[in-house]
Amino acid sequence: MQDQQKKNPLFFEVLRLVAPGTQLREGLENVLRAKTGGLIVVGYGPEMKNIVDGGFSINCEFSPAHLYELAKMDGAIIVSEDAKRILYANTQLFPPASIATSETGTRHRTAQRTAIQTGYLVIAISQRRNVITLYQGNFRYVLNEISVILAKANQAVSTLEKYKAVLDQTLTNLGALEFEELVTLHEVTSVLQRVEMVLRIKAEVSKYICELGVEGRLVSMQMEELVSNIEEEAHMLIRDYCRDPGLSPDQVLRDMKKLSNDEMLEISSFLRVLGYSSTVSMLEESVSPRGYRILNKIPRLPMTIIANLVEHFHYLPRIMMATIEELDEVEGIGEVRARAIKDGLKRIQEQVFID
Ligand code: 3AT
Ligand code: 3AT
Ligand code: MN
Repeated sequence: MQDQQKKNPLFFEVLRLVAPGTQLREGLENVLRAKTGGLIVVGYGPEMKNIVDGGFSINCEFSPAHLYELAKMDGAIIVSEDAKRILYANTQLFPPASIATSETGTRHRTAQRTAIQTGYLVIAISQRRNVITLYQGNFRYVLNEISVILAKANQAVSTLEKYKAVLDQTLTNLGALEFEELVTLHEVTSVLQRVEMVLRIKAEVSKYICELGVEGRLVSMQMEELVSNIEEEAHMLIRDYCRDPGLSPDQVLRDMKKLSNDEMLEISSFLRVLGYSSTVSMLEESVSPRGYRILNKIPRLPMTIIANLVEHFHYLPRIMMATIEELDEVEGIGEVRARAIKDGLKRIQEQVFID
């Protein structure tokens, strides 16, 4: 899946355009069922004009029924880039034969070449093989049946559930160690590795949701429920432990996303993304959290105040030890808030040790 996204940054957009619930998808399904086959270009600009021959102008509003009727004819159908109008039917396409194509049949060869030549989305519906293939630039993607994707999506969600449960447990354990000042880089990187695993499954589920269109509503709700705040949690974790406090959490997340599957299994990869030297002995180094993640759990404590606290005390243990008066000295903190912070931290600490 990641490869497909790399090949086509518009991957999600394309999937959304043909997702169940759209007129275009209904039209494609009609053509598929009618077994007439079809070749559809989505877009008509100067690049297209040079390679179209014959056919006739239709210029009517797009409807699934119209598409199905027109697909009974030979040749290609051209629709507008937003798939709202059918522009031409029964056209012959002549993309340069010099463009290499991996397909065999003339319809599919033409589709791939046209996609590479024009950059438009081109859709081939095979007459005999019962498949819909999408092409855009060098990107090629066979649409799966909805039931197949739904099954995969549900499987991914249940995997997500399991991974999320483990992540929650490791985060609770980390919290306990943070209060006892026993954290080493080994724990931090293990949690970060778990975060990345969950993020990868989340990305996979997101792709399925996109491809499922209206059929993906339940999956989408389940995912929201499970991992809606995972990115925020990851941000806090990174800000707590990255070596250089100026490092952008988004950059760290991007670096994590780039790790190959093998690199992801190596705990030292996560030392590296946090800015530490990736030697094994490094894992035993003790570290203190700056406190973003724990402080963020205190109700109604704005991020700006959290940042001021960290800037003033540098580490969570010092914030824990600070007296009301010392907390009071921090910008934006009065006595009431200082008390709320002390109480909040105490409550979180108790909570962590109950879990
Ligand atoms: P029918 O009257 O439908 O038999 P047609 O002229 O309408 O013929 P089609 O577009 O239906 O032709 O094409 C039928 C097949 O002919 C599809 C393809 O396998 C073959 N064909 C068409 N053009 C070429 C070509 N340039 N090179 C190789 N095969 C071609
Ligand atoms: P199937 O899987 O058999 O549907 P195919 O890739 O084997 O597709 P064919 O050679 O059987 O393709 O051609 C089927 C039809 O595709 C024939 C014609 O209506 C359409 N077609 C093929 N080449 C072009 C083209 N250059 N422009 C417009 N339509 C084309
Ligand atoms: Mn064929």
